[in-house]
Amino acid sequence: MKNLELAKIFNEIADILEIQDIQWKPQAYRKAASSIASLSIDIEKIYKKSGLKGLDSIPGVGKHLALKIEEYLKTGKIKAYKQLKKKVPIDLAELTHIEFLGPKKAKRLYKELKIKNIKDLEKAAKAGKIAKLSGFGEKSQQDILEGLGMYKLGKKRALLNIALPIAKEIIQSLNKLKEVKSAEYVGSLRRMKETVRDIDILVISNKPKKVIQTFTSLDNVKKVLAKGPTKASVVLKNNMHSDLRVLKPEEKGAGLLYFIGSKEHNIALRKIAIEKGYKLSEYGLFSRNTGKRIPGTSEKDIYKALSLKYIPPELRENQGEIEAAKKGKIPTLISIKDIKGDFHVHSKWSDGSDSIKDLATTAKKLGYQYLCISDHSKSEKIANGLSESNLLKQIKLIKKLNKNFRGFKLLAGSEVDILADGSLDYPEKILKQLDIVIGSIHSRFKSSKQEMTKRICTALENKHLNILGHPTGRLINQRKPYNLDLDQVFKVALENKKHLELNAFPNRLDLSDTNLKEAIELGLKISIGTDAHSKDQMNYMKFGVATARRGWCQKNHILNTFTLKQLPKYFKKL
Ligand code: DGT
Ligand code: CA
Ligand code: ZN
Repeated sequence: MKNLELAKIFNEIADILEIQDIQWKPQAYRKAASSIASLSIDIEKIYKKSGLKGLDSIPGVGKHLALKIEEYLKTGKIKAYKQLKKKVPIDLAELTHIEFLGPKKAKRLYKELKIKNIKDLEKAAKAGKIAKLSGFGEKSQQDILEGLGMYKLGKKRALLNIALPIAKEIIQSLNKLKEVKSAEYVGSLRRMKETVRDIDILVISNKPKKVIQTFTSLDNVKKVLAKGPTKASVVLKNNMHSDLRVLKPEEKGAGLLYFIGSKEHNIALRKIAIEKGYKLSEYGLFSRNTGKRIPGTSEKDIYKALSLKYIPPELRENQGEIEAAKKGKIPTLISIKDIKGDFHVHSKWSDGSDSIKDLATTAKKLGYQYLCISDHSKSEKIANGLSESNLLKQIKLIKKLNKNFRGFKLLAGSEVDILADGSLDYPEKILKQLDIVIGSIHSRFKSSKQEMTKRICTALENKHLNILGHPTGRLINQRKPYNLDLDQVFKVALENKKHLELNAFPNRLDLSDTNLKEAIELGLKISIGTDAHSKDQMNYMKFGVATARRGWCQKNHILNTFTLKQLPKYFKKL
């Protein structure tokens, strides 16, 4: 489907036209882009069926733009776009990845300092040129330098939702080979760390040559970096690296342990092995006296031989899991099967793309008992936050839809802005009518620690708030957490019987694994919310669950594992 590609190109054309101070045309391109992006049918199909006329009938697309679409569908190119890019060679998409740098600012930097890309930007910022521009100043320059640092990190480490589907595709291709006994992704991805440097794959096979050959010639491989008898390393089309290792069947358990890592966990295991008179390597567990392999080839067997309880990959960070395993005290971690609902989704009413009905259908398909609709509140103008009267209408609709469900309930919620003074973005008479109120910070991220802590704690003391949304506000690889006394926030949340969100959106994962561990140790309860803006994104739940597992969470720590009947204990208005 070429819809999104086309929308992207039209938006870029609009950007370039704007830089040239051309009037009206940019808006036309943007309007067309947004309507093409929201089409539910393939634009190619429209064209095949009804030609230019069909394209013309798409809202916002006139004759002129229909011709451009036709050109793209026929040739894969748009000449006018190419010419524009040549004339104004700014990489706006790349530049606006930098936090604090919107398209407007990027365009001014191009006009006044000829900044075309990240490299130019860094040079100018380091030379102090940005600070001197009117409307920028020392602070903006500092923000840009900070954003550049985060951006570089992101180039090195990919988010889970990018890496995981690629890894699954690779192992699927390898598992098809008859020579392969098993293919699994290992490394930080298997531990479901929030970001991963590369995709590590371990294959068990007696015919490594064939496996290496297949791996290095996969469709997704852009470049082969190394190719040996049992190892290979490649660059994938999205520039991520992937390493493959092939081991023999009897080496499987030790191989998995070694390559799943973490390195720190492995080092600790090897120490225990030595104390017990063994030697542990990626090839197996051996007696140091005789050099003989200790029987048993699974990971469980090896943990058992070391007198440890089995440790799930998500805990293998040498953060207390080995001590716990020695005492037989590895918790039974929450699993995706335990999840009975989602507390945070956006519908078409604010900035989501699906109707409440469609979201409910998806929730039921996922086997959920409840789904909390939590659109943005009125001050969130850019996210199309709901006015008071619209929210009341939405609550009415939810009540009506609920009449038709059996064993499933929509909860009327809202992701309400926590305003600068800590108050909530709707008056009491509105808040009272909601089943669940999530309070979130969406403005003034750069306040002092004291101010931000006070603002959040004030909100936690508000009797209408139930859940603190994305509590630290970090965006992975993009924005640091707010300046915040998290211990104080946890304390006030506990005193006021409030819950904390684990936002499962893959660039948030907020609270983080380590924050979660602290929170549950204090006795706080966690609500996992996908923050989905479309029904597909409701599948981000798996990243939330993985992060909860990394935070040592059990079923009883997570509110979404409770049945609809059990929820009123934690949400008084239900
Ligand atoms: P990453 O790639 O930075 O996201 O993190 P990992 O954990 O995937 O690290 P990576 O790719 O360097 O190595 C994959 C696994 O291989 C790692 O988790 C443990 C194992 N490993 C790699 N190097 C060493 C090492 O020097 N010693 C030990 N014991 N294990 C290692
Ligand atoms: Ca890795
Ligand atoms: Zn939010």
